[in-house]
Amino acid sequence: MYFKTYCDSPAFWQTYLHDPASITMEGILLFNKHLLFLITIIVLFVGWLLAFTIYYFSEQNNKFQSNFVHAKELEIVWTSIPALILLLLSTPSFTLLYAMDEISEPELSLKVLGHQWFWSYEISEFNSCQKKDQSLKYVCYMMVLDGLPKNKQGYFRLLETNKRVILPTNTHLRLLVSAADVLHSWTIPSFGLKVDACPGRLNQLNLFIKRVGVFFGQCSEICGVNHGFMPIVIVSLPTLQFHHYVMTKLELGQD
Ligand SMILES: [Cu+2]
Repeated sequence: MYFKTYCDSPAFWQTYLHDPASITMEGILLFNKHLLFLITIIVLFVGWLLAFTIYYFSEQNNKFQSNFVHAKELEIVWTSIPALILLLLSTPSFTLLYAMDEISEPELSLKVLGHQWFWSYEISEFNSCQKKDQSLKYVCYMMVLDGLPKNKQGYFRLLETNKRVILPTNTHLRLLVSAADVLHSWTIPSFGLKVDACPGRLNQLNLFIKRVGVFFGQCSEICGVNHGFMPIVIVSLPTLQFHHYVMTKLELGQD
């Protein structure tokens, strides 16, 4: 059987972005590819022009002296072509931007609260569940190297937390992000999410996870001395397993 390994955490000598796990990230990657294609053409063209100019700047290669001082047609062309390119880019860019902001009826809400220097979470509003008013709460600290199980293989240094937040796949989720003290930023590259956690303000996001996996992220807004030590870990499970997990957890009560 063939398993594809996804890049959901930083890897050695990584040069490209993480593998997408949400529709948002797929859109971002596609747009990135379009941009790169266009940029390559522009760089090649401008590079050729530059080489051409340098070559003919030398008297040996260009015996004739030209004496024109302006060219209206050329001005029009080299002003309108970049404008057209920008216009061409604006359509996919705005489409992506507004698609990312779209909130489609969420079945579950995850509240994220940034603290100096850890994240706390609350999962509530289980629409398909009888225990509607109950919620799951987590407080996630970073695991120091000594706190990890004995042989430290398979763990990520500075990325592991004491608890992992579990979310269902193929479900519309709503994230409400805020902070308790200073600015933080909640980020998961594989989901294409990065949102500021501002104290006194709720930022809303939508998330649709497409595959099962363990996803890593880090705080992305300088928030104090331990800013680099407040990672984010999300585990996504199939909907049925998630439902079972929530029911068991609520039955047993908080730990
Ligand atoms: Cu931070």
